[in-house]
Amino acid sequence: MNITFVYRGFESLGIESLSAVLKQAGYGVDLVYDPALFDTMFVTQKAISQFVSYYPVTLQRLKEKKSEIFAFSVFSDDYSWASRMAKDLKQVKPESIIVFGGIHPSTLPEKVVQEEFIDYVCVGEGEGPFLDLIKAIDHKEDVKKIPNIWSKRGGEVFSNHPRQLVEDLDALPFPDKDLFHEEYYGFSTHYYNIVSTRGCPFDCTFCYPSYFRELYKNKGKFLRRRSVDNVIEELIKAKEKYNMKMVNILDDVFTFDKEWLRDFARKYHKYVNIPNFCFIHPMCVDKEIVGSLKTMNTVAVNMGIQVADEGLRKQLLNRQESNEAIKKTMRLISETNIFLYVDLLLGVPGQDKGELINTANLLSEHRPDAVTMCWLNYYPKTKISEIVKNSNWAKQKSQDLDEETQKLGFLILISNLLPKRILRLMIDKRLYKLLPQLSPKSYRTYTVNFAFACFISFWKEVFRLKKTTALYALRKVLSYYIFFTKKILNLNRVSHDK
Ligand code: B12
Ligand code: SF4
Repeated sequence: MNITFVYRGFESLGIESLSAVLKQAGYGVDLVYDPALFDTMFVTQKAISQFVSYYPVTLQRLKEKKSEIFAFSVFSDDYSWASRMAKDLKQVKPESIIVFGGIHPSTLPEKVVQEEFIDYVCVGEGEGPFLDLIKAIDHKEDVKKIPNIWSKRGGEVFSNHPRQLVEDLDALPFPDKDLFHEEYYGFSTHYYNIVSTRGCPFDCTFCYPSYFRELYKNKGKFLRRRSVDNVIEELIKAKEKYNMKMVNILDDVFTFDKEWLRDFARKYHKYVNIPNFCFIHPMCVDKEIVGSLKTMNTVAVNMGIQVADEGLRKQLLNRQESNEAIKKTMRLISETNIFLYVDLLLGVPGQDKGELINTANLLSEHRPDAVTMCWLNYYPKTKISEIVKNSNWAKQKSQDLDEETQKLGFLILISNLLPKRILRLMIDKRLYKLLPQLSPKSYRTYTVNFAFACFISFWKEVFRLKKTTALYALRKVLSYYIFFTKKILNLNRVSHDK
């Protein structure tokens, strides 16, 4: 039996993990990947994306597959793309079995399972449930009672609670990187994505734990971590096989356990020692932790600040760190040559001009290397949606932002490009009013931020101030675009020749 995964825009560690489990059980697995040119978080230009759309190519490739099962892993932002693809596929291959899993179907299974072109929905962690489902289909057994799996027959929906969370992450096979590597070599040679944890120590109201903790209540520890040796073993094997240039550690918060990190940093330095990136949190950074990051050759970190107003942050977003903790972390990182990205949110209820001025002040005092700013999205079933519905907080709409607020947002976005004195002048004399008005929706896309980060990076590297990741990322993005554009040109040529 063969299973084809369908995905777009990025490498998925979730699919790689599922694929490894399925292959271990003897099933055939492949992937049809859509590069989503000009339609990813790093490069978003909707107008151009239509001209280089891979949609027909992806659909054609799916049609040609002999697989019995087509498995989609879906983020909320990709749900309409995935639904359209699944629907079109079902129309031309009505016998195919379509399974949806990942974060969006996990949060809204009751809605997703209703779609006529979707046969099964997997809620939560998929290794056990998906394998059980495949085995049941393979052996023509009943699928109605498999924990985590939702199905329907004759209009009746069969829902099942999730099983216990995977307790021992070391027991899982290493992710199947070849699956993505075969679609695009850069997925494992340019960089190597890895996670050492599942779950997060925190519970921000706009993020997935605010719903998942509830979903998995009494189903085991929410935050779990692989052993140091298990992660190092994966990286040693990867280094031998792919010779990657960079390791992206994509744990929600990598630095929450000082002891684990100390041991990891020592072994990473000894056996792997490849420049790396990770996510940090203001409540999980001190001198020793920064020391460990230096030991393990971390070149860039990303920290969420979200909003500069401590009260708003605590009350609405459930982020308990003080401004002092944020400033201390920024100070500690700025004393190293580690490149610091900070994440901010725009469109948070209660966020007004005063709050944005506070943010600009903070960034003029403690200088990050790059700033990314996203419009706040209310993802399904996150606590923030409930809070806003049942309180006086008013949801902000991007089109309602006045001119001055938009310009302040733009100032924050480019704050790291400006020398401190100029930035102060812009804030104190309100010179930001001279800036162009930039739609806040475009912040969400990261294109602008990414371009800025590359620009800053360039100068920092020229002056040997920092080893940076952004220039490296730019090269990476360019080679991705060249690779897939060439592919689409070749496809066009072949179809014309025919
Ligand atoms: C790493 C990460 C990224 C990386 C890589 C993204 C990627 N495509 O893999 C980067 C930094 C690029 C990224 C970007 C974004 N991210 Co992100 N990201 C994460 C993070 C921290 C970890 C995901 C991960 O790899 N987990 C490890 C793997 C093993 O688990 P998994 O993916 O959940 O897969 C398991 C199950 O979901 C299930 N499963 C998954 N797919 C399928 C399919 C089938 C058929 C089955 C049966 C099961 C199944 O089984 C898997 C194994 O157990 C999560 C938060 C989290 N901890 O989940 C946010 C998260 C997924 N990201 C999120 C968001 C919003 C984004 C962005 C939109 C941010 C932005 N503003 O642009 C972009 C979108 C990029 C894109 N479309 O790919 C949200 C998604 C919310 C939502 N409802 O859609 C999350 C949940 C964080 C949050 N805010 O709540 N992200
Ligand atoms: S925003 Fe970051 S720290 Fe907060 S719950 Fe999400 S992953 Fe954890």
